[in-house]
Amino acid sequence: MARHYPPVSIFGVPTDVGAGARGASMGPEALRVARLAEALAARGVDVRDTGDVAGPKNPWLPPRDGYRHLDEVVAWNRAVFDASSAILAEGRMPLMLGGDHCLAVGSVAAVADHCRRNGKSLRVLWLDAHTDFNTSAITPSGNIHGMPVACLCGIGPEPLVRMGGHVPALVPDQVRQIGIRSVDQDEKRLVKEHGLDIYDMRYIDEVGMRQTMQQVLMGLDESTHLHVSFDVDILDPSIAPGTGTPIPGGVNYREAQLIMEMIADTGFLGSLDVVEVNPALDDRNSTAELAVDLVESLFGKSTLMRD
Ligand code: HAR
Ligand code: MN
Ligand code: MN
Ligand code: MN
Repeated sequence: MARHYPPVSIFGVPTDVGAGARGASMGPEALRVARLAEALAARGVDVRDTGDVAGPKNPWLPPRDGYRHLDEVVAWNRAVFDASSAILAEGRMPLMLGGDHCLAVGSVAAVADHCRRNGKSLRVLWLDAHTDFNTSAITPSGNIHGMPVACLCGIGPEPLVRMGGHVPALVPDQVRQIGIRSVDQDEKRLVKEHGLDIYDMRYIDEVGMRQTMQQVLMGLDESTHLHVSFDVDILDPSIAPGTGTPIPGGVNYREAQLIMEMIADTGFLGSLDVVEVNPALDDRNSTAELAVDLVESLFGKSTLMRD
């Protein structure tokens, strides 16, 4: 294969502490059963599975002051931040297996910190049905997996907002959101106010995935570190049923492949989250298997004509 990929270190984060449905805690094992590391190794990637990070159990309590399990979410994210930072410091690419999407506070904060220290410009591609821009004041659920983008942009509880030291970890200008089709009423107002760059399903329907991704990937250069935060609920539930908050009308198999292929073509992939795989809701591990297939494409599997 023509493209050389940086060495990858996988780590699992077995918790559903930020979610409303139980079961995403089994995501790391499902992705291992679907042979994620083996698939990357077969593509010639230098890949290591460093095992799982540890954290508190899910107390499964109702929200307090607009948050469910804030202390536990903070503890898990500290573990994620430390694991990601250590991998980046070794010059390797962190591949986080969630777990629910609240964990992207830690993974993205680590990458933002790494980019600041190394003069890289960070761009975050948020592949999701949801904008994940809620706050304690407007959340309909208190589930913190609906809040990580807001936290990273400096809006949220102190310990999450300060996770990587620099506040905010990100500015909205560094984020592109793709596949969006479920935004809560007050959350809509907030994402508009903060000017998030959102490529929703309506936009994808109207202009097509190719032109969407050309927009998303505009303005990258050699200094760019691309972080992909892949919430599997971006996919249509008909092909990815194993997730806690499925929303109809998601991206289909070919659209998902094209997203990954066009990211792969840039050569700037620097870090990756695969989150919200919920084996308790899945159909014979098909969602984890599809996620592995798509990650292979992120590492150039389907790139035939451009090598
Ligand atoms: N917006 C809803 C809430 O805040 C649902 C959020 C669901 N989030 C995820 N991650 N599955 O994208 O409760
Ligand atoms: Mn999400
Ligand atoms: Mn989602
Ligand atoms: Mn801009």
